[in-house]
Amino acid sequence: MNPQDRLLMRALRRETTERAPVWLMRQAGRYLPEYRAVRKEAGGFMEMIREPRYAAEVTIQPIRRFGMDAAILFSDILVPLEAMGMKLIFDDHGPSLPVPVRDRAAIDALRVVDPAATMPFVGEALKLTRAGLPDETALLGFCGAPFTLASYAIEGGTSKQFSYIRKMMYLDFASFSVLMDKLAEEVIAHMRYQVASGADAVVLFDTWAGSLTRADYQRYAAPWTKRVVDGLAGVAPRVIFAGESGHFLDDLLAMGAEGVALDHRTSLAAAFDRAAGRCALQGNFDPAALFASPQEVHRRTHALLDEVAGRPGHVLNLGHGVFKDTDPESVGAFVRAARERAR
Ligand code: 1CP
Repeated sequence: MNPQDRLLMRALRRETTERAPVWLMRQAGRYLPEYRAVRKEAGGFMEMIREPRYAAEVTIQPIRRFGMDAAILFSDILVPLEAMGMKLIFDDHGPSLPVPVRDRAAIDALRVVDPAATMPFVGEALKLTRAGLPDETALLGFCGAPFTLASYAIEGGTSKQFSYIRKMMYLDFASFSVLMDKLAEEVIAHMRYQVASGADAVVLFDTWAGSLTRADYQRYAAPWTKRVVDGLAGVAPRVIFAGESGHFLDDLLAMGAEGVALDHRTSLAAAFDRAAGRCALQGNFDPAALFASPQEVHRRTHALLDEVAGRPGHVLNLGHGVFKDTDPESVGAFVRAARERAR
């Protein structure tokens, strides 16, 4: 099949398709017993990412079980930070970067690197994944957006308050800009490498951008997201996600990306009206609603599709990632409900 004819690609061009393509953020992961088995065999999370055979296997697992229309490479947004020179640890408490960058010297020490030379396992995993996927399934690459990557680099891990990044933004904007410039450059190189290795489209995750006011988003995050989006123009379709971002949805819609991902707090129908044909929209089933019974998940999925009412350019997905204690049956009910539903 011509990759451009895959259902997801047609939806990202806002063509009228027979049904909405469906995939789930974090569709590979601990809620699947077969993922836990591979993780055990590999001995750890980074071990899975660095070994293309493992990464490809867990990328394909949800497709094999549920038949989503797209697979997203198993990796993590923090992998490029390690390649740039930061120490990165994943344990049961999640990711941490024990030596955060909090001054100009640390920022200057970060290297913008060639992904093919420093992260060859990413390209190899994409190639192996492509070879193992059904022809009609699209393959997605991804990166963290500069602001979200900066929050991890500066805070040293997950944060609730983001105190250190705020201090740098407000008190030392010059250093903050140098860091954001470097991250944007690395993200563009990384996504180009992913596309060259077989990714059909790319997703840019700005998980923590929603912690900013709209004015701060426009000043401290959007210019670099825009730079990444522009840097990938003509390379592959770009989908941008920002967590809890309803208050700056108009800025996301105006970014120039082919797709904008919405969380479940925003009305999809209202967002389609505001998008006015500028881009496709992805979302936005509440991931916590997957804790309902499979029958209820099925009903709510159809209710969401009813709300969209067959508008072209809808990519059905969750509003955020699958929780790790989700019953696989509910994910199955979600995908089946999407697949049986013609426009
Ligand atoms: O086995 C484990 O410990 C698994 C947990 C896990 C998984 C499955 C982490 C740790 N990362 C991943 C893979 C991953 N991460 C993928 C590919 C798999 C897929 O989606 O099917 C992707 C696209 C990501 C992206 C990612 N990592 C984001 C952006 C998307 C989002 O969810 O907002 C973020 C913020 C991360 C950081 C990260 N990595 C892992 C965790 C638990 C976190 C979030 C922790 C935090 O709250 O800071």
